[in-house]
Amino acid sequence: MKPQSPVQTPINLRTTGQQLHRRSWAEPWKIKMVEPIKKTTRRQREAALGAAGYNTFLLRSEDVYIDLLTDSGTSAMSDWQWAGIMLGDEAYAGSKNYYHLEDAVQKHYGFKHLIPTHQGRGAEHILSQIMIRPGDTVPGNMYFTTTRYHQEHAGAKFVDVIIDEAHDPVSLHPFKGNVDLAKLERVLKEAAHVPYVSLAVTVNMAGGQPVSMANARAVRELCTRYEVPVMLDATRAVENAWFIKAREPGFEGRTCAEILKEFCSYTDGCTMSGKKDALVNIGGWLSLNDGKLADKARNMVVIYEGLHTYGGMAGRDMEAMARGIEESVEDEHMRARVGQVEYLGELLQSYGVPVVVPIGGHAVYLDARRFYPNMPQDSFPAQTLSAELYLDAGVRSMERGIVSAGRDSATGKNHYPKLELVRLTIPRRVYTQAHMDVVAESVVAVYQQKVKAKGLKMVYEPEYLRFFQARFEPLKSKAKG
Ligand code: PM9
Repeated sequence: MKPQSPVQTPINLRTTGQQLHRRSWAEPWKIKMVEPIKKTTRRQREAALGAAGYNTFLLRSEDVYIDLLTDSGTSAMSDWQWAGIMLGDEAYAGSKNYYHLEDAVQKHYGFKHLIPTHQGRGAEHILSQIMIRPGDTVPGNMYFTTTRYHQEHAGAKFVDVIIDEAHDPVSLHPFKGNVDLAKLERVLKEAAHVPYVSLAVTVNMAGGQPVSMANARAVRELCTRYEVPVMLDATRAVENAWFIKAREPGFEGRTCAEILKEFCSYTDGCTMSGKKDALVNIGGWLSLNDGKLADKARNMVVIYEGLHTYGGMAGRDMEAMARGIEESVEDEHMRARVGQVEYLGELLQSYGVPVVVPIGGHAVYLDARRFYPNMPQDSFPAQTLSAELYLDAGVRSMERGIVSAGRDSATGKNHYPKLELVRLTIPRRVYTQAHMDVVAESVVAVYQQKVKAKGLKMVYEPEYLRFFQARFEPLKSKAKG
């Protein structure tokens, strides 16, 4: 079943008198509480951006009009989740909210053991430390910043085994997150030791692109032959399930909940940032099927996160996450969530703006290479575009190009990713269609002024995950492309 396209030509009933055959979807909720946001002047935004070193991560949120930096921890919780907050059992050990969370994870993700963590990277840290030894190789379907950092920090080399189409912003492959099985088998054959295969769904850095069920099954079979476990990054696995339902033959009639459970069954455990799919502002977990490995993780979590029945979260936060999981797997929720992203993406395409296609699950990705075809990658086209977008109307986005890719941990040289993107990330249940229209019009205004952009130079580069805190200055004249 393809989700109903959000951009449609309305039927003029007055002139045609014809039967209305358009049937729109709408969000399965209404708004109970609002948070004011304010517009700023161009002059105010110029001052704010200068003070932030042209890095949208360093802006104050009160200087932002529409905040599309991330979908991480920015969701609106439901009244049922807020009611759960009042039922927080803040016992140091054995909180009943932990057991609710364990039930929800076992019911919907199907893994045996749950180790809560403060957020996704806490789980990545523990998993990397208990499974990776120096000199190991970890293959994965495109890197993610924090995931690769923790793998490398534990002494592994990350090898990208995603299909080639993932690196092509105009390829219409319906499952651009898929693992290339030949590439994976080569690594499994040649590497001295592979502690696990890292499978992420959806694939954030490729544009929120999904992995098919058939591919997950094939990865499982291959890894079973080589006796290598598969570890899932389940951060947006429910969105991935929606894409399987919408695009993979045979899954039209299945629910997201059923698809999620089957998908997870092809893996041996997962790291999870609950701040995305699970509709909470903070929280995460590590799940494992292997009891011995889970004991190791429980032992390590007490050093870095907290006791194994809270892992850095308050009881109330675990309750909100348990309830968020239940809400996240509802088909109607997913239809509206992915449908809103698709609405923005199709609107931008209708204006001729270059975006990554197909439109992803949590964000629309602007293709900065096609925006600024003559700007060299060393002048940071995506960082420049993100800055220009903020200056135009106060819309905050995130760079996902050369700055995010960082440096090779062995050689110290810059990675030069094929994809040079700006992410317009849609928080869940937060903005309306009217906000999406404002965003699209601002992107178009920036696109029309594209010849004026000169690029940036980096003036401060932190050692780790530089995109969070790097600072830039505008280039005075255009760098030669
Ligand atoms: N993702 C995002 O904005 C948060 C900030 S950017 C590092 O997309 C995946 C696929 C993620 C992710 C965070 C994490 C880490 C793991 N995997 O932020 O630590 O998209 O909860 O999760 C961000 P935490």
